[in-house]
Amino acid sequence: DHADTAADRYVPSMTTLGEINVEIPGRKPGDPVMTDEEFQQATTTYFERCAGCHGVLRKGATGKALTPDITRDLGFEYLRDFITYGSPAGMPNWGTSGDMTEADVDLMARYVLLEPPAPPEFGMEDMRASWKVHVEPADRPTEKLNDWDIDNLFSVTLRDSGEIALIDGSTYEIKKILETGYAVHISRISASGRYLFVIGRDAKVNMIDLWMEDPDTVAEIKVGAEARSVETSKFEGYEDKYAIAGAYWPPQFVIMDGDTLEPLRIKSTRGMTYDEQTYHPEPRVAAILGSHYKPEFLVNVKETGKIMMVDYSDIDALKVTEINAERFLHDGGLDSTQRYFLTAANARGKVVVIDTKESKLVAVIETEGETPHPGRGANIIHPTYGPVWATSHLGDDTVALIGTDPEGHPEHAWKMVHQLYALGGGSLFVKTHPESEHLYVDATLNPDAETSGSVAVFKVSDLTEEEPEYTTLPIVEWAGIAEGQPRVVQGEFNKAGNEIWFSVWNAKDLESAIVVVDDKTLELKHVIKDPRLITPTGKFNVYNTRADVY
Ligand code: DHE
Repeated sequence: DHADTAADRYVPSMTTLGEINVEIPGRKPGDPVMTDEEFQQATTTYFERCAGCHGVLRKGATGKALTPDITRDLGFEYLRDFITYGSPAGMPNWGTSGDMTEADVDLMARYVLLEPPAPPEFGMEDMRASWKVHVEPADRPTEKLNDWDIDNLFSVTLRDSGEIALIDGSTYEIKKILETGYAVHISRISASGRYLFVIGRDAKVNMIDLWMEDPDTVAEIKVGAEARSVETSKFEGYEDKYAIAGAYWPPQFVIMDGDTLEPLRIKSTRGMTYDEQTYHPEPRVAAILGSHYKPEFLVNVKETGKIMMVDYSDIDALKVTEINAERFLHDGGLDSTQRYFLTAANARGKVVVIDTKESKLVAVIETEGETPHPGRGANIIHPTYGPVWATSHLGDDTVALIGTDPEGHPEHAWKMVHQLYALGGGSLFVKTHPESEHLYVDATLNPDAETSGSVAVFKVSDLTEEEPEYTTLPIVEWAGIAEGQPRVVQGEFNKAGNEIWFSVWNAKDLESAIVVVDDKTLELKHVIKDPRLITPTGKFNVYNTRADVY
């Protein structure tokens, strides 16, 4: 019954994308022949599967540029084989994995030889048309009406069912499953801890009131066609006042009312690249962070390589400080003092450091690994170098530790002080907690099943060694899942910081799980299994997320 409703919901979002009516641009001699229907179908597939890395206009970012000048040089056969078999640098093996049929691959190889169509814009009128307030602020509770321990609640993305699960952090009980946009990317929490915001890949934002007797969505809006980030105002005096969402398409962000999601101010991110200063039509919004030092949002603009410091103290006279950083900004998080924002320019192999107090660039650091991918990163006290922030890499097994204490350890600040070697390439996230003595590193996208099913754990006190050993936790084995090739992704601590949860992410029609590890003993503590846990990926502990504890 549940699966049916999930499937029903999945269809409309597909149809919406499919309905993007694109004109077939003028054909050139030698163009592959493609019917209108094929072109529409390929456009939808491209949008869903390829645009995330290559960009809607195919200008390239995490993935290579695929404009016709390049694809025509490569030729149909090359493209077909590349799509079929993938590459160690991160291109999925769409054909051999079974995700695409031979006919699909053939279609996509022909499609990328053609000029990319631009999907429509999405402005205020579209946003307002999609905006719904289900419960007006005046009709909401004035105090928490349920007995949930909301500070230790986990918001878990159920990627392919277009839902989130709210799971109690002590009893592991699934308190509620909520319908959301498709493939929610992240959850963020308002400064008060009351409102939970999630954003789907289809750019739908849900605002959930955790104070209601039965927590539910109180407002929703669509902010574009494709998106990854949402955040709320955290500076003193502005708690819960605004929410912000960034879109991949169209390239823009919108500031919304923090009680209702009413769209107030849309800002396009189109403009010049920071270095060559040439126009880029699709600079997508990656991570967004609410400053604790100023009434500002930090907005990573991927393709132009700029960090926009958006002052929300007067949104009718919006002040945006554009900091030149590095191209292909992606994800990142704060250091342990919460003053410095460290964020990866992933396709450039660098980490950019911003001082959120001074609104200034502090450093751009080479991580000496391929494609740094920190999530929000992990802050530990290194026995030799003092406070450091960690990132793992998508392209190799290295973990870079960067000094973050310019006062106490100036000689190590903003330098890569130590390089660790973990399980292998394909790592997406690192994690720790101030109460923990461990640094956890996943290897989610590693092609080897045993590796992608395990997690490496470094003991912080062992970091006195140049090449410290790590312990391998066989998370998938612990989950006891027999079918499929599930991958382990994104550790997240509970509020107390004594246990860490990992998603065991299997195919949509197979069993998935969440594995809970005791942080002190590194032993299995609990496995959460439930037929409703369909493709769990990101997990966000309410307290740790709101207070930026990681
Ligand atoms: Fe993510 C964070 C973009 C693929 C799970 N991901 C982010 C952020 C961005 C981003 C910009 C930072 C948001 C912020 O902090 O405001 N992710 C992208 C992509 O463009 C990419 C590479 C390709 C795509 O088509 O989406 C991509 N991401 C994935 C996945 O395949 C993952 C593993 C599973 C999924 O659910 O889709 C995935 N991304 C996550 C998670 C976070 C994230 C769990 C938050 C980490 C955190 O701890 O904050």
